[in-house]
Amino acid sequence: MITRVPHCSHWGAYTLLVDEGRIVGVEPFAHDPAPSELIHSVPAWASPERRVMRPMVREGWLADRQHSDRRGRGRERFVPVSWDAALDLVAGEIRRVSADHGNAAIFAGSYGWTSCGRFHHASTLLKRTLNLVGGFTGHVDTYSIAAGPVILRHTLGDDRACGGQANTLDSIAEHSQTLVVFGAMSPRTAQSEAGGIGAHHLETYLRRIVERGVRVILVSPLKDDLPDWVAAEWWPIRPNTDTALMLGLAGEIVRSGQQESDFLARCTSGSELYLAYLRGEGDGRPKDAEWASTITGLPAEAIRALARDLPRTRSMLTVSWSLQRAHHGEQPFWAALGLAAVIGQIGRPGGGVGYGYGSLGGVGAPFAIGKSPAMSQLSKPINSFIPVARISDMLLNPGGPYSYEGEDRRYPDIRLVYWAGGNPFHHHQDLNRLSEAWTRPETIIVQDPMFTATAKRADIVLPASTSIERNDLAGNKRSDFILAMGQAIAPLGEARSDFDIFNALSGKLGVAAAFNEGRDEMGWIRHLYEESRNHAQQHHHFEMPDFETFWAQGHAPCPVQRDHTYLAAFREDPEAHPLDTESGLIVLGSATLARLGYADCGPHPAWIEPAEWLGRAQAGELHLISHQPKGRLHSQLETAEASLAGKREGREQVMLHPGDASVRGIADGQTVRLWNARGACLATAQVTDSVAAGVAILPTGAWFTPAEAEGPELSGNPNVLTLDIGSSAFGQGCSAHTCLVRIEAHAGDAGDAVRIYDAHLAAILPT
Ligand SMILES: Nc1nc2c(c(=O)[nH]1)N[C@H]1C(S)=C(S)[C@@H](COP(=O)(O)OP(=O)(O)OC[C@H]3O[C@@H](n4cnc5c(=O)[nH]c(N)nc54)[C@H](O)[C@@H]3O)O[C@H]1N2
Ligand SMILES: Nc1nc2c(c(=O)[nH]1)N[C@H]1C(S)=C(S)[C@@H](COP(=O)(O)OP(=O)(O)OC[C@H]3O[C@@H](n4cnc5c(=O)[nH]c(N)nc54)[C@H](O)[C@@H]3O)O[C@H]1N2
Ligand SMILES: [Mo]
Repeated sequence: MITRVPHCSHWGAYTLLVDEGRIVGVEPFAHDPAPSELIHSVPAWASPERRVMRPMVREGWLADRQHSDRRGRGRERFVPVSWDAALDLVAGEIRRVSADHGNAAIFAGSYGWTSCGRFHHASTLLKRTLNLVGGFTGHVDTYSIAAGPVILRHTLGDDRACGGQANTLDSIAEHSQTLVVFGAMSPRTAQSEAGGIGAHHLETYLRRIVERGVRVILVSPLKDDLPDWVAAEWWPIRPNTDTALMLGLAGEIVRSGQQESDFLARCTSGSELYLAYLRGEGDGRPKDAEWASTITGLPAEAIRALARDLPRTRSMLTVSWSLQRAHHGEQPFWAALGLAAVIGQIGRPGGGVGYGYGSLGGVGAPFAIGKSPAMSQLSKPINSFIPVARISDMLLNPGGPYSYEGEDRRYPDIRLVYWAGGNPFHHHQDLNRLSEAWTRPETIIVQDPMFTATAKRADIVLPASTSIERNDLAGNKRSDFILAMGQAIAPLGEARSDFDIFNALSGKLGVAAAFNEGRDEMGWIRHLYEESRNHAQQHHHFEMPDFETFWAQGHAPCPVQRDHTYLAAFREDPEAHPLDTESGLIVLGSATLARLGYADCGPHPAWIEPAEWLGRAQAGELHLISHQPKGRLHSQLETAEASLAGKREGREQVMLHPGDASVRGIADGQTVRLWNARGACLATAQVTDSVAAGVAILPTGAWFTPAEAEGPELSGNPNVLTLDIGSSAFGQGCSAHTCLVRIEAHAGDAGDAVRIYDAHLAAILPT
């Protein structure tokens, strides 16, 4: 007898068909017009390969505890221990470090996407546990967006414009006449949404945009960043130079007197500073089409023509999150705001600027206005944090100075790291540097269902179950639905749910009652759902089904806002609707940043050369973009079908322009070596004219597989090559997309990287 179990992941909702404890099929969610193919990867979780099957401890750590040789991480064998023994060790370390060094010495930033379940949310439960025993050092911002929201909080008063509350796409599809897409608007990334998604809407809106004959310009090094049926004009820009294009466009508009002076006067502050820079006062270089052309590699005539059209048509600028994952990543977000202000259509339907459309499935879709289900981290006894991507800096420089959002700060001295639901050996830049930093803490605990590269490098590994082995619910601040996540199969091996693990740990730390508040799994799921349901009823007169109905049918619609025009009220009357900025207005010239005097984030949007880019490349260097993988979410389900479909020889494919391939003697399908001063990796060449000349694109997410002896990383993990510096002294975001590399054909048989990873894993598992 087949049972049907509603479930959900970050890439969408689906029904699992289960027969005698085995998943025999996956059906897409009936209300989803464009389901993701990734739903068919989910049954791979039920396979024991690469799963952590029981708690275990690294041999050297078990013998010598905090005095162990930390270079044994990832090399020494693990020893199996009972759950009780493992949790005693974990509780003992928390107590020891707290007593000897203070709770700020415990790093539990634990960044990562974990499962989309809001109840068993691993990093939230970790923080909840630690907040009950004195706190921890956490993180602010995300790898996705950091430089962007930091500059927008300062210039727009909050970061809603990059969190899905700029103009919604339904309204853009009806009103815009010119749409300039900086980066992407792609189903590849819109498949995913943090916390799950019911209906994928991006394609629906793009089809409407095509139907209305909107002029679409794609500014990107990759032609595939919009579906080909959109028939956009492709502007193959040099990576990391969009700021110059935006400034050049604004400069041309101002030079021809087409700027909306009334909007600039009423709704912005500091525009004199910005306009003077556009005119070239100070540096003697007017920001015009010729200037922008030299930097971006785009034709000046096209830039000039677009500058003429933007103020004449209803024009919308969209900027992907990717643009700010770069050195000086604050600037393209701020320069786009400056350009939109000069055009003067902010606050009009289909006009202005917005960030992150299609970066996640919910951005640009009608957005939730209710309360999304979430476990509380409880209140923080200490406020110790780092900007999320400064992890290696922190571990390598305890006590070292840095700045963030205008504040001078110091790194804490970390002794204990606890990671639950994230994979830093996937997500962080310059993994060879992280490997060194990883030898600094006395103890590292990793809680994950999978034996990731991070789990391999732990002292204590705790096996969490995957979402299909427990009950949960999905939903987030952008969701159109709250979705049930029913348990489909029994936990594998000795795996336990994240809640059970932290509940047991709280017991050992003497705080279980405050941790669980007397509720069990289903008690919590019901409670979280009811909180959202009551909120919808009381604040929006919106009736969601009762819990039983929700759980049986698997979904409940949430109240949403459609046809949204960002800053419409502010535009009407800025004094009555002030922004939370230094002036109450949109900041184009900043007194605060002028006072701070940072060289890498000045008082107005500006072109500042990144540390690495094609304008300063040596002969033979290419700009590496490491974008999101089509066939998986980050490093998750890396060996499932959709992910393997993107690999050749068990390794990731790097896209190369035919001209760049041929001068290097590289043929499609050939194994290549990518390298720079930070590291080297192998990949399989994919030769295509969809990528701009001078640019190489290697997706993220291959499981870090360093060669045994000296040699390149084998799986095609771009983060052995990427640059680990903050976006600026202000934002401190990650700079993943600022990276030059060299590429050559690789001679010899490199083996299948997936098998090599697994062989290494087998070598460190208990005998
Ligand atoms: N070069 C480069 N690097 C990048 C980026 C880039 O563009 N370029 N993008 C960055 C971005 S935007 C992001 S968001 C990060 C993503 O980085 P991460 O979020 O760290 O990546 P994931 O692979 O999603 O890691 C999630 C981990 O949670 C585990 N997990 C899944 N379900 C559960 C569960 O139920 N319980 C527990 N305990 N664990 C679970 C998975 O097995 C996996 O190990 O990567 C960043 N890194
Ligand atoms: N399938 C799948 N979907 C995902 C994810 C995943 O892992 N898999 N990850 C999710 C997460 S956590 C996030 S944060 C989002 C990220 O969403 P995005 O940041 O929007 O996605 P990316 O794929 O990193 O980049 C999109 C495109 O930006 C272009 N680009 C890069 N640098 C530049 C530049 O300097 N200028 C211009 N004009 N274009 C540039 C590249 O061509 C790239 O293909 O994706 C989410 N969606
Ligand atoms: Mo992200």
